[in-house]
Amino acid sequence: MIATTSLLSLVILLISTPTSVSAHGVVAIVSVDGKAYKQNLPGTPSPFASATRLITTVEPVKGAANADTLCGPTGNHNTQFAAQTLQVNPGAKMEFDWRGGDMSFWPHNTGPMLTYMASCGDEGCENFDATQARWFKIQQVARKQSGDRAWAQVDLMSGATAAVTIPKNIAPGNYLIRHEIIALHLATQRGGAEFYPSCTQIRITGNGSGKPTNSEMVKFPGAYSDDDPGIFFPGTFDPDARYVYPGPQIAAFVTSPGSSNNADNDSPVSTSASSTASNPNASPSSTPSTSSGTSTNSDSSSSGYHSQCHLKRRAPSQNDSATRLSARSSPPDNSAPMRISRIMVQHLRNLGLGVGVNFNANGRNTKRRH
Ligand SMILES: [Cu+2]
Repeated sequence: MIATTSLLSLVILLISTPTSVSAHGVVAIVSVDGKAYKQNLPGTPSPFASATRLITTVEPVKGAANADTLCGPTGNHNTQFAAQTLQVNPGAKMEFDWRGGDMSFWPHNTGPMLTYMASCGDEGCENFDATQARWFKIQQVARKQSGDRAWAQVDLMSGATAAVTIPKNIAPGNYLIRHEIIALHLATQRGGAEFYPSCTQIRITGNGSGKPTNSEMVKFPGAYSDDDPGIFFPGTFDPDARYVYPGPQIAAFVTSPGSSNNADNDSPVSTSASSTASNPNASPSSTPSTSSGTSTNSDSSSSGYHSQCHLKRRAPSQNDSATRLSARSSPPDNSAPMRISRIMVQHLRNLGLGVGVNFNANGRNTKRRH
């Protein structure tokens, strides 16, 4: 038994050579209805005009009370603005292309992704003090509801973007949109969760009237606690463990019957990277909608997975900056080792060794690098 385990460990080590030493990450590109806007990377000496507030490092934010849970490690949340504001139509699809610091694909595979918005007021977001923001939730996604029930985040590791549908009935105005990944690969211990928030300045057009109620709005920090079940989560590596999202429920107007947002026409997750990659124009496979019209903060039932989010393969386009970036610096397709390592990890789990084994989907041992 010991010999078998050692051999397995050795094999996994051999096939799990990290392709990137720059773990963690940043929103590299924001897209609005397919139009890509490149964002600045941390440490850029002369940032160009962009809409996502610049962070100083790709390192994760640790601790739910950390001031940097607001917009990431920006240095000074009162004054760290962005020069650009993106115009966004109600119902638009926004995509957040999270990358490792060296533009490799996103390195983490465990934990939810959540999206909040906050009004910047009539003056716009370009001088808006984010510490005054009152946030409401519009979207969240945890594990996929089919297949091996991997976390939806895992698709980012092979080049998917995190896609969010802006509420169709949202009131026009200036907003910060806060797309956040919480990496839970260390969250079996209190304080282990890694927060990756991002704040992007947008201006919503149209004549909608949807707004959150006062009780639906939260502050960051403040919305989360290190003891929240979705942040300190001993069941992180148990696919059957009920996941409870941190923060408030999705604002009621987002899922109200009149919003036409709750029909959930979007397929929640594109789980088959290879099939969509080979045919980018194919419709992603659709998961039956079980929209209940009510908001829930748990993914324990199929109806919990009804938010306006799905992951989408980046559509190749010759003049798309995302594609150029991808072609220049993305690691080669590692789908083969991913399949192997999943089998290996499953094998370990079958041996009763799964708990505490922190291999991520492509076989890297996340614990060793964080
Ligand atoms: Cu990381």
